[in-house]
Amino acid sequence: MASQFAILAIVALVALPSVALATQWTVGDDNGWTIYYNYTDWAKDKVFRVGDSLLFNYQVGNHNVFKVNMTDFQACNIPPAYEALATGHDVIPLTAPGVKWYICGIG
Ligand SMILES: *[C@@H]1O[C@H](CO)[C@@H](O)[C@H](O)[C@H]1NC(C)=O
Ligand SMILES: *[C@@H]1O[C@H](CO)[C@@H](O)[C@H](O)[C@H]1NC(C)=O
Ligand SMILES: [Cu+2]
Repeated sequence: MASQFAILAIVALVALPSVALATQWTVGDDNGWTIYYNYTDWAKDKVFRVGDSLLFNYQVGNHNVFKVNMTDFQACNIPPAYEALATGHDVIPLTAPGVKWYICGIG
C-alpha cells in the first residue's frame, strides 16, 4: 500500500569496498529509527563502506529492524517477527558491498 509505505521507516544504501577506518553510522542521527523521517535524505550524502556498521536506535517495542532484499523492500513486505532485530540499539555490520535495504515492521 502506497500510504503505508510512506510512513514506514525504511532505508536503502550502497556499501562500497572497505578502507582502514571503520565508521559506525547512527541511522537518522539524533532522530534515530522512527517514522516520518526521510532516510533516503539521511543516506544520500554518506559514503558507506564494508566494515562500517549501522546503529538503529529506537524505543523497544515502538520499532524494530529487518534486513530485507529489494523485492521485499519495494513491496513493503514485513518478514516474520522472529527475524526482527528488536534491542532498541541494533548494530548491523556492512559485511559485503552492494545495496542494502532495511525496514521497520512496527508503526
Ligand atoms: C526524501 O529525500 C530524497 C533525497 O533528498 C528526496 O528525493 C525525496 O523526495 C524525499 N522524500 C520525501 C517523502 O520527502
Ligand atoms: C527476497 O526475500 C524473500 C523473503 O526472504 C524471498 O522469498 C525472495 O525470494 C527474495 N527475493 C530475491 C530476489 O532474492
Ligand atoms: Cu517503526
